[in-house]
Amino acid sequence: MNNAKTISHYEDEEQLFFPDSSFSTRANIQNTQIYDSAWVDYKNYWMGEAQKLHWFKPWDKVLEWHSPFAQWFVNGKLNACYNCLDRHLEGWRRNKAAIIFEGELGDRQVWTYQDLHREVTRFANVLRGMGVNKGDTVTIYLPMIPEAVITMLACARIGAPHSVVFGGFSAGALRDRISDAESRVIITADGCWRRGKAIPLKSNVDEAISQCPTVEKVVVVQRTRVEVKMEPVRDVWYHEIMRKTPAGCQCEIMDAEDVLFILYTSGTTGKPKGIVHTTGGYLTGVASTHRNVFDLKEDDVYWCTADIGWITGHSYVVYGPLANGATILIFEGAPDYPGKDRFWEIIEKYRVSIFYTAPTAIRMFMKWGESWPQGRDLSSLRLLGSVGEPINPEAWHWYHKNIGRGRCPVVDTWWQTETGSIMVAPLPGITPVKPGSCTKPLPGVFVDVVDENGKPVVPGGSGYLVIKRPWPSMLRTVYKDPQRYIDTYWSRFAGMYFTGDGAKKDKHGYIWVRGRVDDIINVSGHRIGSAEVESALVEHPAVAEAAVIGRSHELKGQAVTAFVTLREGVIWATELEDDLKNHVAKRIGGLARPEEIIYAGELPKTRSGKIMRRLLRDIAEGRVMGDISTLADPSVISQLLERKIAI
Ligand code: 6R9
Repeated sequence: MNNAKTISHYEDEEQLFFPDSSFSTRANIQNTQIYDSAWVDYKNYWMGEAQKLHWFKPWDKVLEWHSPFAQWFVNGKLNACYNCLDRHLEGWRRNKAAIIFEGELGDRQVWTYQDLHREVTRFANVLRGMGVNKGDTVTIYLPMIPEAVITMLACARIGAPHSVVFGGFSAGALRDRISDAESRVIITADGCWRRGKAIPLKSNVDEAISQCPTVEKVVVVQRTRVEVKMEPVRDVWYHEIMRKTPAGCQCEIMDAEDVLFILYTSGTTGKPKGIVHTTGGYLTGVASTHRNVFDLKEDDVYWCTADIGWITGHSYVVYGPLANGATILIFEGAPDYPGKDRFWEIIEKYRVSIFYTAPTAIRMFMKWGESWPQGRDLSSLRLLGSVGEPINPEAWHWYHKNIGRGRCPVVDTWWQTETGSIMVAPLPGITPVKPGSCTKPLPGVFVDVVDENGKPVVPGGSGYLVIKRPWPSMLRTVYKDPQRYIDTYWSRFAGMYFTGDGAKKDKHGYIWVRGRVDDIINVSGHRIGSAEVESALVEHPAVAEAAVIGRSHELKGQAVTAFVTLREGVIWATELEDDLKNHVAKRIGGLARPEEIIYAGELPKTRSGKIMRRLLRDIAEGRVMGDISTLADPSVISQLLERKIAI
């Protein structure tokens, strides 16, 4: 089973790449003192960043901190949609392209800021017409099409928090998220295009909401024209209702601390957490970091390949770039359809200048070979970004050489759904980079690496990644569960936010993130909770007990490996393995489908009954095992090893 190679890391702490002078002399940030001044007075730094937004009423106080509960820009009033659209309409930017959309089949749409404003206000009126009020959560389950941005901004306009659910999640995962958010309105599409095929989406909604009594309306965007069942009264076509609704809609005056959105993310228990972000601090964080880390210029064409269903899509496809008046590119399809140079074709065609993607994609491009990008004109590119997981130095070098052609700075950006915006990354005009390290915390951000007792590690030491002071775009709580917010993030180390990541700090203070130290698996840059997959597995009638771990995987970073014990009388067979994999994919989504399922007579447990996941990871990765003296029954291991070899 385990013939995938571990990603090899050769870290070179000495290898520094300095920004090219042709870049640094034109960079938005050229003065290295920004780090020091933000260190001395971080509230003042963030105040300056917030002032670049449009506020209906200024704040009374920058920060109110009752650890771990923060309020930023207290009593300030603003609207995120106004900041992303209306304020760009006054000058020439109104006719600037806000969205360039490239569909899977090669269809293209260009939306100017004015166009976008018109459609967003129209859809805001649709929502109001459905009785959606300020504070009502709307669930959005859409593919990567302009309507995803339009409906998100329409929600923001009327103060209705959105909960965007990734289109790759299954009906079951969608149902859990709709129920938790108690949404009355769902926005979806008939289907989406993937490698030339129409994939149905609306049918997942039908299945999900058969168990969601709160849902009253489903708005359906027509994208593929696959056949859908429309329930009279409840279901309406987007294009039909838009045709009947006028544009122009006053935006709601929002408090800085009013909720902008909820985004569910995997936790260490089976139940996904609704991460809550508010308006003023979040928008300040994403607009500021988008401008500074990507060195945004007025004429850039900016492409972030993340799906709107993840935090990267929220912060760096929608809110950050649009708040800054950028031209964003949105692509619906897959990187290898119709050819393995689809991304490079798009960059060539639209003269993309900033490109932001994930290491898992870069490793895939590496595997396909450099001839694909070589055949395309990538001379428009001037900056590259990476996000989602540690970038291994080989991938960094490949990206730098074959996509950036050695000219473009590469910004490796560390952050999380919870942090809302980038926390650790270079400022490309002034920060020398080391391939594989996300470098230093951004100005105004207090990230550190600490030991077991919360003491900073010495240079060269490894430990836990924490954040020591509040920051504007921090999550405010876990939706409907403040205790979980406290327990998950603020209890491990007194007075510090615990990220769940392990990291090393080198002698220059540079941070090298190692990955999760909790039970979260990072598959292709996406978070899957071990517990979520385990609970899906034990729902299956054949399974008695399950333990799920992430093992190192050459392309995906990590892959899901499940160990199961079976109920009395059930016999292990290949068909059962397939059945279990399908069951997980159906219950959660294709991303969570285990790479392999290993049948165990028994799971290795400590004497206190805890499953030893670390040991299972060692087994799955073919490592010599460490200490098994705490095991209740060491013979379990030899049985498992035999099984693994047999597979
Ligand atoms: C933005 C995003 C967060 C987790 C995070 C960490 C990993 C993200 C990284 C990185 C190393 C980077 N991660 N960026 N690890 N270097 N540049 O991905 O949010 O989906 O919440 O995942 O991803 O483990 O804790 P999210």
